[in-house]
Amino acid sequence: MPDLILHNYPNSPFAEKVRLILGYKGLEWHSVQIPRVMPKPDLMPLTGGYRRTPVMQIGADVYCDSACIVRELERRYPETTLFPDGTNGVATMIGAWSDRVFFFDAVGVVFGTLGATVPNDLKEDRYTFSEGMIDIDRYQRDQAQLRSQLRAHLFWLERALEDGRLHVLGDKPTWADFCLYHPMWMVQRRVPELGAANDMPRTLAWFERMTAFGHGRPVELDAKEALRIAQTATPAPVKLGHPELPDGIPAGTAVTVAADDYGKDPVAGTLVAANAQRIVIRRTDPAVGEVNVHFPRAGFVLSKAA
Ligand SMILES: N[C@@H](CCC(=O)N[C@@H](CS)C(=O)NCC(=O)O)C(=O)O
Repeated sequence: MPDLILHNYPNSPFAEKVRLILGYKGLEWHSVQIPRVMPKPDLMPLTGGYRRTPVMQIGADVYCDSACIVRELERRYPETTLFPDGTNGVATMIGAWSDRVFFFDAVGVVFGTLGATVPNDLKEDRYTFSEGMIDIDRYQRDQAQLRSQLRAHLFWLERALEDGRLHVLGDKPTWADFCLYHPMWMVQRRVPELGAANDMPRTLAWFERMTAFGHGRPVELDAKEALRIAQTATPAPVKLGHPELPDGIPAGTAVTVAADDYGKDPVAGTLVAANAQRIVIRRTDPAVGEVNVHFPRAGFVLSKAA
């Protein structure tokens, strides 16, 4: 029985990034279906308030954000690496650009094109969740400009592949490819009629190569069973390299952790460890007992609890 549990839903691009990485690494995993809008009653006991998708669970350890998830997958399953040939730093930088810029090109084009057909619950949830940034009415008004931006950025991808390499940083895929894949997947899947990359043959061929990695071997798991698994497990010992506590907050302090861009719901707990790349807090919930919740350091705010 696989011990990797991914809390996700089919249309989530960030979840698709992780599903494709699970495929690339050839892993067996459990898939728990979560709602795409709040409330998420079976996810909150695990995360303590973090609501974004996806979340990975391994026993009583909960990993928030695809950047943290992938670092943990890479640590546990390094064989088919996402960082071959010294690409770690550059792949991570491209990934960060793609997740925050290229992804929102895709969001604007997809939601603006779907416009009135977007269900009201989703429209309202995303508006609140993003503090007004994901605004479908604005996306409709600005659609021409948003499509131009998407095309400008897609051409960068076409250009990156122009010497005939199979992937963005060489012939092997890296983390960068997976981060570039999911926004394009969103566009191709939700608004295929746009043909957004139809005149970019290298990009289309790369997209097909990436798609072919598939999703590995997912096995559906009931959300309540995932809670029970956490309840019967104990958090794994934490050993961070370079435990420099960059915020100067000692382990054992009551803290909150929140995303710094959108979906900023704070998660409260006790600091277990932090370094320049990761924050780990311990929290307790009647439904799951004690869990360690892991966040990436970049893109998150760590504060002493008020
Ligand atoms: N930086 C986060 C971004 C995750 C994200 O924006 N996920 C979207 C779905 S693809 C989301 O959370 N939407 C609201 C929700 O699912 O509740 C990550 O890398 O995981």
